[in-house]
Amino acid sequence: MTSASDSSDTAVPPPADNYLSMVLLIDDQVMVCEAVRRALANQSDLDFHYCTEPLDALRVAQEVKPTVILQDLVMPGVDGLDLVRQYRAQEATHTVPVIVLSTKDDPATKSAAFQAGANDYLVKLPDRIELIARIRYHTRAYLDHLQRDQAYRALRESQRELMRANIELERLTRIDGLTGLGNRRYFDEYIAAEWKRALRSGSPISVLMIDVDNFKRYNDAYGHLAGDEVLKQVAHVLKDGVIRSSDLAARFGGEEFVVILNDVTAAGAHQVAERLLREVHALDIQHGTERLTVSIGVATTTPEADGMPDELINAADLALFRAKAAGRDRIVI
Ligand code: GH3
Ligand code: MG
Ligand code: MG
Ligand code: MG
Repeated sequence: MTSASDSSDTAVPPPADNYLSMVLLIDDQVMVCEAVRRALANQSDLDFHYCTEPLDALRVAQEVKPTVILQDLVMPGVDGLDLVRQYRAQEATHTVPVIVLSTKDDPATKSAAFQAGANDYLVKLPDRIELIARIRYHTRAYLDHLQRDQAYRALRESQRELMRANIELERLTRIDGLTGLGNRRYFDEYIAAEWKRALRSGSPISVLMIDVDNFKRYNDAYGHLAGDEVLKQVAHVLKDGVIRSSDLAARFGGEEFVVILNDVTAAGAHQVAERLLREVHALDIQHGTERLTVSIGVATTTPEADGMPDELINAADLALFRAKAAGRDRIVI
């Protein structure tokens, strides 16, 4: 190191950018290591470690967390270029800059070093001022890269968060806030999709329209908040009562709910309606001198090409109207 030994106690002023270099030298010769140590001494921005056992290089590199690795090529039992390739293959040293430091000065060896993943090449022993300059340059490039990498990851994470929030918002536009059931919008989308599916498969669809009986009177007698609680309880019965994942319970509006049953015949739909009617009874909600009840209108159809889901909904609505007219607390098909 020509200018190294004579000027090693003089600090070369670091650039004003406050990058700290952690230098790790892997070289089997202690003499070389000590010479480089002297060359880098007194630099407030350089921290120096060396390792003369190439078999320990990867482990030491993981511990030291260098910002620059100085790598010898010719070492007993280990090819320096193999080590360079291994730094590149390992997570901890994947992008750490490697300066090859070798006595070899031929273009083929230099070319092979870059091909193996080295970032720079210096012939031993290099000029001290140049070595320091290159170490600083590579440290700055590496730390800038890490910062960009981190900024990039933070950006990606915030994008993912935004996407999650959007998905949640999108989900909430289909949920009824009071009962947690699907809302009218969700119901409309759902029945349109199921209608098409049933059209292809030729299977029947049943719709149950469920309306709380004399609910205006309930609100008047017990208050609107108590009325809200009733709607939640009825919604709970419907949610629990609709077991198959292809079926849907939704709030149609006000105190009116709707259930879609896929691939269920009129007889099957009637059974489900009876069970729901019983379970609302079982809630045992006092309404004046009686229990709170619901009325249910049921309609079933096998979709045809020229039909519309609206006709099925209207049929269920008409059945519900008949159930009300016939005295409430009952099912009409
Ligand atoms: P019927 O047996 O014929 O269905 O009589 P009803 O009183 O239940 O029917 P009507 O349509 O006259 O009244 C429905 C009532 O439902 C009136 C309305 O204030 C109440 N309602 C609608 N939505 C809500 C709600 O979100 N919370 C509460 N507490 N009440 C509601
Ligand atoms: Mg050597
Ligand atoms: Mg009602
Ligand atoms: Mg109503």
